[in-house]
Amino acid sequence: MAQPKLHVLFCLCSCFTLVHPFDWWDINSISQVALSAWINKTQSLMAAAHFDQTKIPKGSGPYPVGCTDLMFNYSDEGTFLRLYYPAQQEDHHDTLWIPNKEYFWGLSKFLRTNQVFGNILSLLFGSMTTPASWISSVRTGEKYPLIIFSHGLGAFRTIYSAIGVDLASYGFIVAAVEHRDGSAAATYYFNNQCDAEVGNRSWLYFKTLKQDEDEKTTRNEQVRRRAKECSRALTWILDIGQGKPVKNLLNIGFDVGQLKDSIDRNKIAVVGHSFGGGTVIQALSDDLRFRCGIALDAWMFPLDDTIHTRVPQPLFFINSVQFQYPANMRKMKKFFSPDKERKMITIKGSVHQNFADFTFVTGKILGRLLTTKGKIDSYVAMDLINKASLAFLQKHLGLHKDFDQWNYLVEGMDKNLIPGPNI
Ligand code: 71H
Repeated sequence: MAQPKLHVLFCLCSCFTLVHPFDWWDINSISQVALSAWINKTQSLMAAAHFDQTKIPKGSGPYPVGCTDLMFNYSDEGTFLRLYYPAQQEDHHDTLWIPNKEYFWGLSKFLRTNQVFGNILSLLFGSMTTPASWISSVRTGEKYPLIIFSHGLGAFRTIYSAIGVDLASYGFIVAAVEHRDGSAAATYYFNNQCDAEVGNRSWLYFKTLKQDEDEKTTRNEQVRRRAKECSRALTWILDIGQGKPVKNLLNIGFDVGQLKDSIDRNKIAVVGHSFGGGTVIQALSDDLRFRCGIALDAWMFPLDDTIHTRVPQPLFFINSVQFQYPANMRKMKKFFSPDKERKMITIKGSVHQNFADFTFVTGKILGRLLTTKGKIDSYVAMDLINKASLAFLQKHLGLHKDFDQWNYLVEGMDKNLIPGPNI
């Protein structure tokens, strides 16, 4: 169809953005309105043409899914998270997946590429949505178990939406925090009330290590801070669940009062990917309110060598074949002892990025180039991750659902799974 023409258009647009970096919100003249409308239209056209089979999957559970962002307290000591929740109806438009161009710039910094690459990513993915109904009403009449989710190095709160959406569609409230320890590609905060009201964001970009910096010390400090941020997010959400009046600093039309009585206060788990998987373990050790944890392709390097002695809660490792290396696996294996509840599975043909959303939006070629796609179909891999997680969560949070139908996945009994490690 119109593909070749769109390719030409794409090249032209890419060149255009190099000489004229664009802005969606700083619009101050008619010509710029027309220009940005044109760019937006081109973007959606390209998204439609290039990526029609490349979409973040809809939740496979029975509940419609809603989504909002929450920010509490000024400065980088506050809490920032994206919340996925069971919704009353899917009566709003889908959620903008990566809502600010700064995140793309942050990604290009993390990937050690030119900012131009960030602008290209922004052009390709800046108008993409994820299948959750933005600020839809929270479904009432039930208390939901809660998951705090921690992202990986160079990631941020919005790019694990395939997990967040799916778990919410099975009746979980999922709070994906955005870390302010310098490990996010980018994040922002407000310094004071005035800045919050006018939307004057203070951006914090991915922090690269200094040449003489000891990585172990830095990463250990970061993982501790990350665990604190998970605990802080948990406290905020539990407060909201009790009906405490709190103010969302983001004026986006979501009434936090709706969450009163909708959180099951003692069914709380922590889940995370890579550095976020390390954060899961640190958070379990620091905060006993987390009843169990799921570490997705966890990066163990940041953790103390003796932390395995201080994690009494059940812990589930879900690994890719690509990322795991001997030193990492040795540290994971230390957690296994007969008196503790530990599980581990490996997804055949998977890569580190199978846990994050980019695996769905990059086609075959781009996916191979960027290592966002493995040999396994991304939808099959995500289904295994989520169904195995649901079964584990049902068992250790004591849920009364039918997620035990996937207990065999927790044991690694599937043609796409290996029980235990691959190395
Ligand atoms: N790297 N989280 C990055 C090396 C492998 C990469 C990240 C390139 C992302 C695109 C290609 C892997 C590690 C390693 C601990 C961790 C988490 F959009 C996302 C961005 C990041 C989604 C998920 C992530 S990746 C991750 O906690 C840890 C150890 N990794 C990783 O860091 N280099 C830079 C040269 C070293 C700092 C796969 C990859 C990636 C492409 C995109 F273009 F599609 F956006 C994203």
